[in-house]
Amino acid sequence: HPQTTDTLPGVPVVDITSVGPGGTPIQQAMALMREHGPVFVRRLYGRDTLFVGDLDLVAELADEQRFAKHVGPGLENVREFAADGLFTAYNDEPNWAKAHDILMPAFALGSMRTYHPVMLKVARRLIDSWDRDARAGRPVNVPDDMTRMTLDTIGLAGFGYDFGSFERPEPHPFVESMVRCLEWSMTRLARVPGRDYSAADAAFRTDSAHLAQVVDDVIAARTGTDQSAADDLLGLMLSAEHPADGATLDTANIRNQVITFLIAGHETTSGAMSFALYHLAKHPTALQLVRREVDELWGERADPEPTYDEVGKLTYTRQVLNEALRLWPTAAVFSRQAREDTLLGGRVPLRAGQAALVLTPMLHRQPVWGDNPELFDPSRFTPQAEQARSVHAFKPFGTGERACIGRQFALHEATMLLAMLVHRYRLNDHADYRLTVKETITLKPEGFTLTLTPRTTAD
Ligand code: MNH
Repeated sequence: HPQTTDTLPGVPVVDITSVGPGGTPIQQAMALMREHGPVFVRRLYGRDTLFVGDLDLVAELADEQRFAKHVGPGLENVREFAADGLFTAYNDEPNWAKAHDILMPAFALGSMRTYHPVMLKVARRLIDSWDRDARAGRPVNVPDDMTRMTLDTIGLAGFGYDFGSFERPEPHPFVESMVRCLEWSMTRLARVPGRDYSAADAAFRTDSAHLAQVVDDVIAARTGTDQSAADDLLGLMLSAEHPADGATLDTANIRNQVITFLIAGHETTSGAMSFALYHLAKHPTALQLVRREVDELWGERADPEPTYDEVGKLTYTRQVLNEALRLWPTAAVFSRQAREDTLLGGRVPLRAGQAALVLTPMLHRQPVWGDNPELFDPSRFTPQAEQARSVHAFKPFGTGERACIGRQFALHEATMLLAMLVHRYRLNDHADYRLTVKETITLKPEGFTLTLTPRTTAD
């Protein structure tokens, strides 16, 4: 299925066949874009991919009249285990609009009030775990614990299902299978023609069967109980009727949605939280400003009970998250396809259906971000600064009607937890951590650990 485009006039073609994409294709594409400019074609075994980071071109790609989401080779691979779930559905697949319309109310800003108590409960699990580590002087593995937190949150808030991740020394088996499925989707893009991949494919089928098994447990735990009409995601999927025609989702599609939400609903948020903590550990002034904000709200209370409305007041903490998502948007590419034959930027000819991949980390380093885009600086996200900037300069959640449905969910969960952690602990960069970004389709700071000390007042 990978498509070959005619070489585009005026666009550099970089053939990476001799080296391959390696284990970090996003960072390789970033390096290529630094070298060859913000639009280039990457060629691998004769398969071409057009990468775009330029702000004006991305603004065009965001025009829903001319372009739409493209389910490209990467998402086709994810479709092997998420099928017609929201994230991987084709634009014209009827189940996309149906599920989107049924599930939208569950993601409106007001719905976050419903999830708030569950998010707080899981935040406390993380804090209990970190308290134990702090007392023992044990370093915490930040991305692992953030993944425990976000998986338990989407499980409980979305489906009333408890993964109990903090009671496990190792990640929940669902996570391990999911990570391998994502890795399979990514490395399948780099296959050498003619080589035998049947062992990798067999292992993938075992893992995807395991995901389906967990999902069946999640659904079985609910169906037939008096909770089946609860107003969480699963309740809506099982009982809500489409506003227009009264149709409900079919069983196969519900399965695909549950897999989709369990994956999309935790992996990226976990990475975003981990990068935010990484930056705070490295930037004392930003950390100080978060402390000032949380101390203003919660003062010396040892165990604050953050309310829904207080999370809305954590504006600087939110800026820190945005800035972390600017430098390392954890879902780092999204693909667009031309609706009709068109000229991108008035010069790059694209045929109907032809695709362009937005390389978000490079969009987020374009000149619109000033002359030091690598610098972590949350003041880039004050309301004034945001107002002065094109809305297309920042796209960590994608664009248009296929943009992230869970954005408010992720931001509420992450802002609250980040604030609680900064309020409670000093974050010690005990290992003088040097950032290495691991790619499993999503991005995470690999091997990032901290030691923690309870804060005493005034530090
Ligand atoms: Mn999320 C789509 C990034 C958190 C559920 N998400 C997208 C897209 C990006 C994205 C980018 C668009 C992909 C594309 O155009 O192909 N998502 C994120 C990031 C975070 C995130 C960076 C956290 C930070 N996402 C979440 C959470 C949930 C979620 C939390 C669920 C609770 N995301 C989705 C779903 C879609 C999506 C579902 C597909 C929406 C659609 O196409 O209708």
